[in-house]
Amino acid sequence: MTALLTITILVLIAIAIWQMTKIFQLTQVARENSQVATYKDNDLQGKLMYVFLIFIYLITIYSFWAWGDVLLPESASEHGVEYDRLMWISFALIFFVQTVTQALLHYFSYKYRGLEDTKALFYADNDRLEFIWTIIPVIVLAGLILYGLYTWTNIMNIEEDDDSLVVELYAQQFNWKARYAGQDNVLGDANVRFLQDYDGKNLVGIDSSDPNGQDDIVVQELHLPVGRQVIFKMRSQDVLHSAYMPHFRAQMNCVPGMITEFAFVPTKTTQEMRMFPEVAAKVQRINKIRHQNSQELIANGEEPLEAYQFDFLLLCNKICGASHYNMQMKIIVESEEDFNKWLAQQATFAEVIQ
Ligand SMILES: [Cu+2]
Repeated sequence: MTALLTITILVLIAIAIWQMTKIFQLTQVARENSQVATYKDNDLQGKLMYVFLIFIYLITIYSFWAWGDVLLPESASEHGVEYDRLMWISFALIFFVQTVTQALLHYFSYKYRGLEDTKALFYADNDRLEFIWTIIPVIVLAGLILYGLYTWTNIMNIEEDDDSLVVELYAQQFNWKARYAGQDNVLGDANVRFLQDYDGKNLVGIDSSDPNGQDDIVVQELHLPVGRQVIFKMRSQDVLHSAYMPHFRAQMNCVPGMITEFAFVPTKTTQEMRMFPEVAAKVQRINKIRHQNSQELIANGEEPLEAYQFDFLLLCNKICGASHYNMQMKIIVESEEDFNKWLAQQATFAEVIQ
């Protein structure tokens, strides 16, 4: 693969040099003879601009058709709906403007190609036209930015109430740990200095002298109750990480030495999400590929791949080291009842260090 890439780059560099010498030659000719392209060339180039326009549009349509289904499924959090709306409005605007301006650009290139009996018109400027094409983008962009700021403020305005669940996400090379605040809903103080305590059983460095930490629960699989606000407090042990929960449209950097925050309300349970036709179809496609690969593995006398099942994931979205790609934790969204049942089975910090 690396060899192929190197060869491709070398070929591209060679083509670039060749093109540059050609341009250099053309500039040399121009000094002796002002005509560097014939009218026939101009006509051909003009028509090629049209061909290229058709190519761009066709490849756009093909991309939508071929890869439209790799997008994330419907958002599984409350604010995610707002976030998606903002993104789709931005996409639609960009798509519309791109389609129109690209067509105009290529149309004018063709229309004003060099013709034998026409002379170029010298047209210095037009204040009214310039005003129009400045003010329209200004208004549209200002609208988009204001709408974006409004959405951002709504999402980032974390209002903690009695019902909120406080969860710490603890990032380290290369895994995640989650800590629930326990009965008191207050996370105990923590510091990397305490990681060595209790023969390494103090997984996230809880300060054992802080009474708030005694009932804290550290887990390696994140469970969340549906319909309840979850306030995440992020910490990192070593380098910059980024807690990324794509299905909930959530991402926040985890910075060593400080606590960052993000909050959302999960609106769909894992079970509900698996039932969505869009998600089911995606799972089916993945399993088809896994099945094909399994056939090969079986032929080689190896174990076949397990069937994939949809699960929410917490991923790291900051290249944080060699095993960054594998830094993930499963998230299970379930009913309040199931969640409480699960949480009651987990050992508290006091129990772990006994
Ligand atoms: Cu990471």
